[in-house]
Amino acid sequence: MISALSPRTHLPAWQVLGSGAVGGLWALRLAAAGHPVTLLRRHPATAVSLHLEDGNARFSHLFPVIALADAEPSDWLLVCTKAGDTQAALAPLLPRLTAQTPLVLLQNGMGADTALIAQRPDLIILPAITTAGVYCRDADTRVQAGHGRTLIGAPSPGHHAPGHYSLGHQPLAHQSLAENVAAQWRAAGMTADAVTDINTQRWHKLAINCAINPLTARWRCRNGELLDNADALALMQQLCAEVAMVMRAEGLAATGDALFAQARAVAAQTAANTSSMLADVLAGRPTEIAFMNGYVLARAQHHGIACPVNAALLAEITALTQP
Ligand code: KPL
Repeated sequence: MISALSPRTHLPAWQVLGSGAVGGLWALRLAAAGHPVTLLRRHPATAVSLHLEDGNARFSHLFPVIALADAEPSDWLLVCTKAGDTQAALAPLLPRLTAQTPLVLLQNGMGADTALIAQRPDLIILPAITTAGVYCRDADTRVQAGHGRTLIGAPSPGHHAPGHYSLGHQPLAHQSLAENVAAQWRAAGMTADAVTDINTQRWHKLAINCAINPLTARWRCRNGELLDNADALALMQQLCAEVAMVMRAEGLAATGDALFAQARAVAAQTAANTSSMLADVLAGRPTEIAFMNGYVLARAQHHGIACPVNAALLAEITALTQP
């Protein structure tokens, strides 16, 4: 049994946008710890009951739901939508958001924050990444298969990706907000840490996603099967070499060999997984490739670097789910 604490009004309130696998898990964990949690949805809806299974432990919670167009910002906003949906999903709430409500973006890929930052440089945006293993058993049930590790941090000032975080002279204040979030999440049972190099950490996760996800979609195989496929491994190695070049141009230490070793290790650790990209392809949903290999390509073009293997896979996988 995951002990359900009764809502404690002194705990910060969270609004969660995107209550799929990861968003649902976070909403449930925070609610179980006693935080007031509201789900934000595009359309008005009655309350939603979600269930969490973690081994033999069970927790259920009835969440209030507010339509984005009617929502007033709360203490914290957690955004777990697919990267490509971020902009449209946030649009109805954006005019009412202020720096009083930090946004935590817990999403796959990179680049979804770019347009947001350009539009609202005054907002506080804290990127986070997670390796928590969670899946939806059905529309209402989230199963936590592995706790993984979650990292959050303030992006460094002068972060040179397109779109700039508006840390101004406040990077320490933003980092302490990240520490505050990590502490709340740890208290809610997550393995979470605030880090000072979130940009590097995001790039490393991105590199792994670029090296595994499109290949599983191309061969329609589980992550581990890539390791027995010589053609897939050859492509994986080339993808890693290209991503490492772009990372170095971004000022990060990376080698193709090290990324390739990490990608193979993650494919082995997650051997039985259907990658998120293959799951999207199988369901006929748009994939997040534009925010993975597509983001790498955009940065490569900015630096004048050729990445033909990433470009070819971007075109191939994009075509798979085009109407
Ligand atoms: O993050 C993943 C994903 O599927 O998006 C990996 C690491 C490939 C695990 O499945």
